[in-house]
Amino acid sequence: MSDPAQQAGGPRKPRIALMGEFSAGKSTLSNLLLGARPLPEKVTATRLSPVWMSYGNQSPYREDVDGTTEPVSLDRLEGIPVEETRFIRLFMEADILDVIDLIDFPGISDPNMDSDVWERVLPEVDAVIWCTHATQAWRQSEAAVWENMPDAVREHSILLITRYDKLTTVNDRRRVFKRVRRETNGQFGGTFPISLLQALEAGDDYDKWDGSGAGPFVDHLIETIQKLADLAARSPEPLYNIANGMGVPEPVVAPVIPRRVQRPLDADKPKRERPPAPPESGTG
Ligand SMILES: Nc1nc2c(ncn2[C@@H]2O[C@H](COP(=O)(O)OP(=O)(O)OP(=O)(O)O)[C@@H](O)[C@H]2O)c(=O)[nH]1
Ligand SMILES: [Mg+2]
Repeated sequence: MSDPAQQAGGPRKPRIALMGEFSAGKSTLSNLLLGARPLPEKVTATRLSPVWMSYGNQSPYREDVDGTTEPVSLDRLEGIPVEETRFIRLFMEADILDVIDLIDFPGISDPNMDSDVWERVLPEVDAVIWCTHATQAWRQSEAAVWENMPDAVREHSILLITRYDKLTTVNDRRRVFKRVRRETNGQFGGTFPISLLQALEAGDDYDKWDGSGAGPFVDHLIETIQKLADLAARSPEPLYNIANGMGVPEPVVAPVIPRRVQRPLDADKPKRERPPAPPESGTG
C-alpha cells in the first residue's frame, strides 16, 4: 500500500525496524547504516513518529492514521502530530536502501508517548534490529515487548548491545554479554556487542571498524537480508503478518545446495569419506 516499489510492480524489499529503549542508539545506527544523517541533528532530539526510509529522491511525507498522506518539511518535523501520524516517509539514495527499507522507531518506554504510536507500525515489519544499552542491558520493559513478537520475526532479528565502549573492563563486558545471551536465549538470530560511536568514527580504518564490533554485525546483517529478500520477493505481506497466520508461500526457486556438498559426480572413483562437520557458528 505505502511501498513505492510495490506500487511500481517490483518485488517488495525487506523492512527492518530499529527498536529499543529511549537513547539506546537507534538513530545512530541508522546513520551508520545509511552512511549519512537522514534528519537534521536538532530534529533527532525531539519525539518523532516512526520514520520509514526507502530508496529514492521523492519528497518526504507523513501518513496519517486514517491513511491519508501529506507532504512534510524536514525542517519542521518537530511540528508533526505524533499521535495522528502512522509514520513519516523519507527517501534517500543510500546504498543500503537499495536492498532494504529501514524504519527508525521511537523509544519503547518513552513516558511522553503512547506505545500505540509504534505498536501500530509493527505489522509492517519483517525483522528488527534491537538496540539495548550496554550499561542497563535487556530491561524488563524490553523483554516484555520482545515476548509478544512473533517467532518468525524474532528468528530473523538481531540484538545489538550498544554503547559497549561504556563498559570499560573485560570482566564487565563478558558478564553483560553472558547475561544478555542467557536471558534472550533463542529469541534472536544473532547477538552482537557494538560501539556505534567507534564504528561511525572508523571511516576506512578496518581495525577500528572491526574493533567496534561493526564487522561481525554487518556480516550477519547481510546474511539476514539475503534470507529476508527471498521471503519478501515471495510475499507482499510482511513477516509480522505472515507469522500471525497468513502463511508463507512455497519457494519458487530450487533450493541452493551449499558449496561444500557440491561435488561433480564421478562414477569411476570410490566414494569418499564424509568431510568433517564445520565448526559451529558464533551466532544464535
Ligand atoms: N558512547 C556511546 N554513545 C553512543 C553510542 N551509540 C549512541 N550513542 C549516543 O547516545 C545518544 C542517543 O543516541 P540515539 O541514536 O539518538 O538514540 P535513539 O535510540 O535513537 O534515541 P531515541 O530516538 O531518543 O529513543 C547520542 O548522543 C549518541 O551519540 C555508543 O555506542 N557509544
Ligand atoms: Mg532516535
